[in-house]
Formats: sequence, C-alpha cells, structure tokens
Amino acid sequence: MRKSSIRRTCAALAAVTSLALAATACGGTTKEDVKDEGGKAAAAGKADPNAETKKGLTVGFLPKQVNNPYFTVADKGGEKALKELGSSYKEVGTSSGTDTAGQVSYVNTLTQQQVDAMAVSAQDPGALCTALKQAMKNDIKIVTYDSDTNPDCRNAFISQASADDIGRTQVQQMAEQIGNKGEIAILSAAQTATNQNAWIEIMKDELKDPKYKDVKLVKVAYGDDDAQKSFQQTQGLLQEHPNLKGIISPTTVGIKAAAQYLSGSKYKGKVKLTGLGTPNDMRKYVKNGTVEAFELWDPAKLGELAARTAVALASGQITGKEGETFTAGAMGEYTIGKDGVINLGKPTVFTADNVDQFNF
Ligand code: RAM
Repeated sequence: MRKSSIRRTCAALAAVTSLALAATACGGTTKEDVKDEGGKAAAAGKADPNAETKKGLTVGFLPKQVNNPYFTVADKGGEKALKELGSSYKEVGTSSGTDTAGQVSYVNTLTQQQVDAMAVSAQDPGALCTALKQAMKNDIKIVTYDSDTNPDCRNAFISQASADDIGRTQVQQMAEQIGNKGEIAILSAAQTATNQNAWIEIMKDELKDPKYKDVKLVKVAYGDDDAQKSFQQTQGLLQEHPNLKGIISPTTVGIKAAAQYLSGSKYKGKVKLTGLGTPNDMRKYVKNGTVEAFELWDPAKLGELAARTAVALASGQITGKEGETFTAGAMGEYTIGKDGVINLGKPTVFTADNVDQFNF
C-alpha cells in the first residue's frame, strides 16, 4: 500500500473505530503509551488518591447550549480552574437547546481530537450514550454537569444540588406566595432535558402532600430555553388558564422570559412567578414587583467543579466510584455519591433582601 493510502485507511479507521486501536494499528502513539502510574491504576479500575495532578491536559466543555448566559458563566468557571491547574480548555456546542444531533457530532469531534476529558451537559439523557461510550473506550474521561446522561455513559455527574432540594423548594415557594390555593403551571426548557424533568417529577411528588390539596398543576409547557418561545408559552398559559395563580419556571431562560411577559401585562404581581434564574437577569423583576423569590446555585462553581473532577479523573485520583474522595482546590473535598453523582451544594434563595449581593 502506498503511504498516502495507508494514511487514508488509518484516518478512516480512526473515524469508525476506537481511536486507540486505530492509532496502534497504524503505528501511532496513543495516550496509553504515555500514561503514568496513576493513570495505570485508574485504567485497572482503581483510584490512586495520591497520584499527581496531571498538567497539560485538554478538557472540552460541551454545554446544553452555547450563548445561554448560564452556561457562559458555568464554562468560564471551568476555564479559570483549568488555567490554574495548568491544563487547557475548549468549548464547543450548539446554539439551540434542542439540537441533540448537533451535540452528538460535537462529542464525536472532541473524541477525534483526542481531548483528555469532556464536561457535557446533555440535552437528552440517552441520545449521547453511544458517542460518549465510544469516547470512554478511547480513554477520554466523561463528566456530565448540570444535565446528566445515563450513569453508564459517563464517569461522574456534577449535580448543581440534589433534585429533591431543587424541586421541592420551588413548589414550597410558590404555594406560600399563592396562599396554598389555586391553579399553577410549569414553564420548562426542552421536553427531553434530564435536569428539568427530574425536578418536575419531584415537584409533582411534593404536590401530593395534603397541604397542597387546593393547589392544582394544570399544565407543563416547554419553551426549549428559547427566549421568544418561552415568552409565547407564558402568554399561551395565561390565555388558556385565566384562573392561573402562578408559574414555576425551572430554567434561567424560561423564568426571565416569563418575567418579561408578566411585568408588561395586567398580570404583574398578581400571577406569581418563581423558579431558577440568575440574580443579574432577575434583579429588575424583583425590584419592579413581578417576582418575590427565585433560586439558583453559582454556575461558575458548577463549571469549576466539573473541570476539577475531569482533571482528577484524567489523573487517576478518582474513577467515579461511590465513596472516592478528592480535593477540588479551594472548593474543598468532595465525595462521590451513588451512581457517580457529586453534589455541588444547596441552592440559594434570592429575594429583594439579598439579590444585590450577587453578580452572576
Ligand atoms: C437553563 C438551562 C440549565 C438549567 C438552568 C437552571 O439555563 O436549562 O440546564 O440548569 O437553566
């Protein structure tokens, strides 16, 4: 075979099969060849908490949606942490929150580029699995953050807070604001979003408590984390349900659009709105009386923890098994929980009293 056709065959092999395999068959150097002791222990399935933190790694961030201010802040947190750790950051992603095929192709691109780890926020739990498993076969560590895939398709999931904490508190806040009585609706993101769907299930469960017997969930609408669609969905909810007393929107894009609609309408202050928003987006709606309280975590910390977990995995300090611990820089020590889940902490509730203390 002539050299050029060997090269072509190798490139084709790399595109369809395990990159490590293709590189070996074609005489290339794989990441296996350059692995240190910590890496070997991890490859054997064992964590070595004393392994040195590797430098010079590349971690690719694939958010649910680029240009969403929430992910801009989260990914910046990841970038800053990687810089501190002496590793590199790159970000790829789709501008729509419902472009699952686009996300799959970005996973494949990062695999072909042989990054050391990926931090992925999944638009759909199952859709990325095949591509992520292929990446893991190529010794690329996978961390999901914000929105998970299935546990066997990644090494660890960085959860912003427990789904229980996030789901129940939103219902509690809404019920309090409407005096435990009346029709409510949910304005979510994409219909497939793992995180929002997990929180909605918990909200429904919370609503089963007899103390909410007079609170009725009449509809779950989807704004796809698209500002215009979320705005229109809010308008639609109020037209369809004239007795609506409140909207819970567990998405930063949704709550902002709903607040925008309500604050310019006759419903301002009458139809209550709570959910998950950034203080910078929501400040003006708190001040003008559209919103009393909403919550969130610090997205930059979520991104930082995703980056530090990715590096700990790639360094062999952890493998993603329950009970393993590692130090995430100044953020302190974290323990991996059931199904490889690492919890960032508890969400913060923002009201007129504290919203000015936060800048994200
Ligand atoms: C949006 C996204 C993200 C979610 C936040 C609260 O930005 O849907 O996944 O965690 O809202």
